[in-house]
Amino acid sequence: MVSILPNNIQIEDDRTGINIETLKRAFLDNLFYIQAKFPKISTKNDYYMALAYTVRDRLLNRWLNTTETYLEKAPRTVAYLSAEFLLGPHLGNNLINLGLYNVVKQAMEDLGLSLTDLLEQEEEPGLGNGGLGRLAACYIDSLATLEIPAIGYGIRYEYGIFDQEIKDGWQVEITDKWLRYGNPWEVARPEAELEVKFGGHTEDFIDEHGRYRVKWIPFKVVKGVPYDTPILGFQTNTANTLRLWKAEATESFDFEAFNKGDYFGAVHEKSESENITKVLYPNDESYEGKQLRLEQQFFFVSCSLQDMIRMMQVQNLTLERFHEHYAIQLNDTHPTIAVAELMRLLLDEHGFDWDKAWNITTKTFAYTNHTLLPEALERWSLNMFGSLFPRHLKIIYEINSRFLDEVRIKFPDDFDRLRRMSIIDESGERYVRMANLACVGSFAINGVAELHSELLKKTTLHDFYEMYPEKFTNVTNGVTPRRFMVLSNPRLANLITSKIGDSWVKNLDDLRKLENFLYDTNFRKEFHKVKQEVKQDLANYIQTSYNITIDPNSLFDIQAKRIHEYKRQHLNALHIITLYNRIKANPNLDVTPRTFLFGGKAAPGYYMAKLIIKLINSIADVVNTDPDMRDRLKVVFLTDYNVKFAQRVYPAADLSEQISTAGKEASGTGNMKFSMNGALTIGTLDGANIEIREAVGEENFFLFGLTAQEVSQKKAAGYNPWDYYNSNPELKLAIDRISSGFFSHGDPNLFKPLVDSLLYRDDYLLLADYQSYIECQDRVSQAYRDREKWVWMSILNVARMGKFSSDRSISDYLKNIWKVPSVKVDVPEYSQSND
Ligand code: OAK
Repeated sequence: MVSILPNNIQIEDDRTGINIETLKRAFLDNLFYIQAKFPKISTKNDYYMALAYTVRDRLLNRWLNTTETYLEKAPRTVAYLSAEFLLGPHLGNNLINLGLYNVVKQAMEDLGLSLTDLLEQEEEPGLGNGGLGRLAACYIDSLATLEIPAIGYGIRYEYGIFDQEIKDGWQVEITDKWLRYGNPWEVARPEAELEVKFGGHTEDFIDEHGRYRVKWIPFKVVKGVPYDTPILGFQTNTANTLRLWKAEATESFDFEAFNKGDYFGAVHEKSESENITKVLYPNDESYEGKQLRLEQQFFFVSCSLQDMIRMMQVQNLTLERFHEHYAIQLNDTHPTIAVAELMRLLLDEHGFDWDKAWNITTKTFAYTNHTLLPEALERWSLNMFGSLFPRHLKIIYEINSRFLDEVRIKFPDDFDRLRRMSIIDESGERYVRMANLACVGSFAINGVAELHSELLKKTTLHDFYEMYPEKFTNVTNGVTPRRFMVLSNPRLANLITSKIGDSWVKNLDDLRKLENFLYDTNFRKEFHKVKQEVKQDLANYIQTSYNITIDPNSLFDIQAKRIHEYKRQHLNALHIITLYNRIKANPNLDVTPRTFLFGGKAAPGYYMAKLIIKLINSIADVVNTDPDMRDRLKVVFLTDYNVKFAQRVYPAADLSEQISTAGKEASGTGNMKFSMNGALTIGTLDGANIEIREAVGEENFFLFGLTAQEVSQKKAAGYNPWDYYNSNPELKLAIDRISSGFFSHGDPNLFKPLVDSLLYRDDYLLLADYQSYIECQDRVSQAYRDREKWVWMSILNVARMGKFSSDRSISDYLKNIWKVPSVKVDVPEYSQSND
């Protein structure tokens, strides 16, 4: 392979060498030359930055050679378009993937520094809300690990998901200034900036070949500047790129305003443009029809498509083959305007005729749906959409009219169907329905777990399934074992490796080999010891951060995820109150000691979710201080749950709460992370829980609750929560305790909205599932007393989690949707390390 470097440039050993002395020297060198500091005056952040640059240097060889290989071979490429990438900290993950964790740890120790402390220092890029964003991050890790040519495209939000504080039990949101101290992992590429148009009007004209054409005269133009981050695979040379776009003002606009002497106008214009990528919308699975959000979506989509086209031009590839060169995955509907934008680019900017452009477009896109919740379905007011994107609206009308003709042919005289399937909702105020556009414009449509994919076909996308059954498929989610086992739980990872070798990190199915050690008492002891040590770590952390003492011998019962009524954190709360009531009624009751841990953010405008947080904290105040409890029950709400914190939490769980109303959680991915760290699950038959239970064995899973079918039948039959309240004394007492003001210093009004929502609506059937949940929890408490048996089940959970690696999910996407082959990247040795 030809070196990518000009002859006279040497890659210095200090930037590539990986022996301990070199690493120390390189670290001090970066401290001096990049941070402009020496040890005596360095802050922890200076040390973190110096180390981050030292590690980044060791990535660059692979990154640049990957780029060069792709440039040269022009391979078919996956483009993963996502409005969110919830990456989590880079440093630890890169150390794992480079295989440098231990040597760097040692190097830091030699310098009197703790790697753990430095890892803590990193501000994580919280560029996502929850499930969908974190999934995108796992998928780009697996794409690189599987050596697939791929690029992630998204938005470089200046403020990511807010930081959560708890004041008087309530959530308070603080802006996330993650870029405050700089970001050593990204490289700005201002030379690759692009322009994005907004607003204005269109003009029709006849071109020199006598063809009808359309020109878009925009009202404003905004610059998109790419910021690239290398995403290195585990133990491979492949380092793909995550390209995030930042909005900036164009000089031309400043210039015009300046010329008019309008200084304020020019500066205002600049900040208006830059607003587009200022902040991540913090709503999870509920959509707000905000114009800025639509602008964000179009902005990153247009930049990304133009970037792909430019890349093909550099590679001398004809755009006729766009769909052969790129497989573009739409991560939910947020990037779906790409269907119209690719059409526009091909028609208006590259002179394709409609049929050719549509053929290319519909062979390019594939769409993943991530929720069935109706409130998350994106639909944009037609007026707003048309005034921002006049050309796209016309294109969408044309797509729609041709599409509805097809529907008419397949289903003659079915006017209701036409109304339902139309991309334009005309039932009242008119809207553009993004899921419909995604279904029409994509060649593949998938849900994220088996049940979810089935429900999509039966409910939300039923008409589209009848129209295009061949487009529908399932890809069950997965998570990366690199971050969520190796990095977050080194004790467990080392124990596993000591028994079965380390192949499992890349081939998670190899965890099965652990089953050979089930009968090995020593192994079971060691396994239990690891869990206890990790629990002790978390207990220490909670002691220092919250001044609450928790007992590592108690059952750690954890629910960590976004706060949402469908996820039913308040069902968990009803269980805690029930246990509390039982102990109050009988203080000598023989209960299994439990520590209930919660973590999660509520959308700032989601009142009921915020009230659930307040309820949990209020219960904690009462339970944790009641002497009758004799420390047998503890409740802690862990503040500011994010990826970094999640990595502490998953390993320490005994019990993982996956208790959503059946049919509501598309997949869940936290359920997988807990289970692969040895937690047993208490869960409903929802999302991927079903497949997890199948994999680990029903005897190793605590199942309760109605099935999705029973839920819909019950609702159809006219569900009345009062029936449950009136006939179940424990349930009644638990609810009465809340409404009487017992947890709110005597104030009966505080939790009234929550209690009323349960008694008068109970959309998520907590009351219907309560008894089954309580009985199941009683079985859990019983099971935990037989620790031998528990450890056995816990080992089986770990051993049988192979399916839930994101490597398997990506292989499914590759096989069934993308059809993109892997490409080997060679990295020539530039220098010898002085090992
Ligand atoms: C967020 C915004 C709009 C639509 C969906 C989401 C989302 O995060 N959905 C979640 O996606 C995860 C990844 O597929 C799933 O595991 C979760 O069940 C789902 O709620």
